[in-house]
Amino acid sequence: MTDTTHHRICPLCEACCGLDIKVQQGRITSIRGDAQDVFSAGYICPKGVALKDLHEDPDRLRTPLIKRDGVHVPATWDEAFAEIERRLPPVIALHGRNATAAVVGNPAAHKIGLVGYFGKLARALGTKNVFSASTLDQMPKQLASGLMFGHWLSVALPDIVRTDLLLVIGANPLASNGSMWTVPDFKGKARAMQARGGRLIVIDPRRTETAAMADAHHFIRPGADVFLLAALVHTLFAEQLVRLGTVTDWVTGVAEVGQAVAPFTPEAVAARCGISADTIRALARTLAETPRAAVYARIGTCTQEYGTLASWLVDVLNVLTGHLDTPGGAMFAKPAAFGSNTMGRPGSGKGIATGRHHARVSGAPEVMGELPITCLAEEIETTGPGQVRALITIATNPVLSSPNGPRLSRALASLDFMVSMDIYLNETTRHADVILPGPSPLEDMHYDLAFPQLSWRNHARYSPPVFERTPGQPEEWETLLRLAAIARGQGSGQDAGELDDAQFADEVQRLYGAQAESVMQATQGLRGPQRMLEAALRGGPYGDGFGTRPEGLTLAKVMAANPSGGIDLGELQPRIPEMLRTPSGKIELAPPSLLADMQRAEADLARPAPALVIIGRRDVRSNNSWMHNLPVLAKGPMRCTALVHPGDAARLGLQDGSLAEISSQTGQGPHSVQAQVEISAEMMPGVVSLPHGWGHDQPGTRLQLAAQRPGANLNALLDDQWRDPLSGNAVLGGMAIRLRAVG
Ligand SMILES: Nc1nc2c(c(=O)[nH]1)N[C@H]1C(S)=C(S)[C@@H](COP(=O)(O)OP(=O)(O)OC[C@H]3O[C@@H](n4cnc5c(=O)[nH]c(N)nc54)[C@H](O)[C@@H]3O)O[C@H]1N2
Ligand SMILES: Nc1nc2c(c(=O)[nH]1)N[C@H]1C(S)=C(S)[C@@H](COP(=O)(O)OP(=O)(O)OC[C@H]3O[C@@H](n4cnc5c(=O)[nH]c(N)nc54)[C@H](O)[C@@H]3O)O[C@H]1N2
Ligand code: SF4
Ligand SMILES: [Mo]
Repeated sequence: MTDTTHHRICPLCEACCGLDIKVQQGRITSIRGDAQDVFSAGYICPKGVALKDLHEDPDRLRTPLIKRDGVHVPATWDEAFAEIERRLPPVIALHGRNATAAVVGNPAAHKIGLVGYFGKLARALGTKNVFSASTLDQMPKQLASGLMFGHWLSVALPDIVRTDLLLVIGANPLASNGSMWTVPDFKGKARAMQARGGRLIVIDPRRTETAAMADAHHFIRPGADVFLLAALVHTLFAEQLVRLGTVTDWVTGVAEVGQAVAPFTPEAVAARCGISADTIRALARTLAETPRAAVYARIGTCTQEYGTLASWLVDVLNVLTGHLDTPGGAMFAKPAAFGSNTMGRPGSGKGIATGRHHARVSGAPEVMGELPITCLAEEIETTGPGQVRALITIATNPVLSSPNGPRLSRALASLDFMVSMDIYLNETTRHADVILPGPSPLEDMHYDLAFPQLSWRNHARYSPPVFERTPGQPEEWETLLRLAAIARGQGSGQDAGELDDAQFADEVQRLYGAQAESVMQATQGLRGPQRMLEAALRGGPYGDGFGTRPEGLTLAKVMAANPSGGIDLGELQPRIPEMLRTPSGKIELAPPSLLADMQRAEADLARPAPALVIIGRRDVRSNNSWMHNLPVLAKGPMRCTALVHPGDAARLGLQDGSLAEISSQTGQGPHSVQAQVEISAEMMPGVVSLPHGWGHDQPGTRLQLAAQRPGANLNALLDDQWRDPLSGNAVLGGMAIRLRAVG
């Protein structure tokens, strides 16, 4: 075997770094950042290096497993599909389609075969019980963006390479590498901004790695961002600082916003936020007076009771200070493929709808086709018509990632039937009757469907697989299509490729009408995600128009650019009004549902703060719940520690390194976990931080390394009934806790 070098986009986080992977004798000998990559220019983090450990992990599943007498045993693919055919259709026949549910998790967003095909399975199941990690994460941002700009993925992001002021709220890109903003090497870009005189300001209850490099950092009481943001907007109106700039002709609802924030004076919110009125006013003035400035907010502002309001007010600030859609402000990417705001008639559209159906037990409204994932346990437990009895999970570990994980774990154990598409036997999949593994990420081609819509610079990058798949191992889109066929009652013997051919032809008819013939012609000989991609690229904003613009992009051209680092499509360009898809053709600054929710916030302004609350944390060597089994990441100090402010530690008699019991009280009763204390002046007094995704001490899993240092499950403390009612998003921060020394 010859030595080879592969240029490969990392599928692990939203930064989408280009990697340079060297292979000798079929084994990976090095993984480095690909200096030639047009988008990431050589940046890499420790997780990228860990792809080798992931590829080689002996615990990573390589064959299907079927649970027999309570034990998971290896099975062939035919046996696995036969078992699913034997057990899934009877549940549907007996109890109806809403007795099934599907949950899809975070890694799916990074796999075109999963994100592009999950919807086909959900439609085949025909259930309203569709859930995803989006309601543990960014649903508020997507809802607010959808209401304002007309599409769920029309999310504004800082034009960091041209800005002079970046206000970061509730995000820690130095650890997370960015989210809803694809920006590899945030640190380098932020340093460059500072070097040209620009400033970074961070608002976070913890002095994070990002806050430590900032020019200013303000602590905020967890959950109070809506109040801070409303007061910032209030100040713009009160001091006549509102300037709409280049989008003036495309904004509606400015006066209504002014009225909605009237009660939120800086004085009224200061105590609730833990930020002085003077600081709030100064911040508003600085934002208004800096010609190139952008506000960016992320998960800390989404996973709270007023997540949608907070996400909305961030862009209200960007609009009212004249920074939306201008170089150096908050701008929109223009992806080469799959961008909904590049399809259809430019400038207006149908907008978004929510509440087209509701959760059976809680009545929570559907948002983006989904119900809140925190409703899943009660949908399984609560008897009556529509009770969930069969579940398919795809790349998700909600027992660790979703609030009240232990309750969900008990609920999963009570299902009639459960299938998991997953690469590990873990805390969630241990409940599955059948587990269907995906290939190693390095055995898959890669093109990001979602993240070019959120990228700091426009680009088109494709990577071929590094390794061939093991014989018999299907691609994940094939598995999804075969599951869908079983759910439709077509049996387990269907050929995935033929199913794909039929469905693709239908879609092309529907989407392309008169052009359908040339699309079919142009995509001949391709299947699966590659065919989707060919159609999307050629029909996209830079595409060859299926032959009508010969200089435009095709899949072949994007593939050919792989060794040289992909195709650069230039810096962000102003896109308003062309990218808008609202019915009015305007930026909807004052959606009625959001204005109404402001009254809920106003009524809540004076609520007293609990003495001690808990928030989450991310570490650069960890990734949600599933990378703790990889040696290169697991080594070093324990990362699942409870950070406690020195004052709180002294008051509670806690020593550094000692064990503490963290307990909470929810409607479901008392909960507690134990974690090691790390005394840290980074914390705001009264706030404790514990990372999520730990708790690898469950029986029946196969995560040998992770189980050696299991850590505590933060989500065992959190309340599955605490949500942002508009988006259905879980509240993950600000829960009242008690802390007590153990032993
Ligand atoms: N308290 C608290 N909870 C949180 C958060 C928080 O900040 N605080 N963050 C939330 C956020 S933002 C998110 S996105 C969620 C994430 O929560 P989940 O969506 O549950 O994602 P992970 O925990 O990353 O689990 C991923 C699963 O996918 C599997 N997997 C990995 N790669 C593949 C693959 O290629 N194919 C298949 N089929 N499976 C694969 C892994 O084995 C694992 O079981 O967690 C949320 N939970
Ligand atoms: N290394 C690593 N990288 C990751 C992940 C990972 O697990 N590990 N997960 C990936 C995923 S799924 C996602 S969604 C992204 C998330 O990316 P980020 O949004 O950058 O996530 P965090 O690093 O958790 O940063 C959130 C910050 O919000 C702060 N915070 C908590 N509560 C509040 C609050 O009420 N108000 C304010 N203003 N701040 C608050 C926290 O202290 C924390 O610093 O990261 C992704 N990247
Ligand atoms: S930051 Fe790390 S995990 Fe994220 S894409 Fe880059 S190398 Fe992969
Ligand atoms: Mo996430």
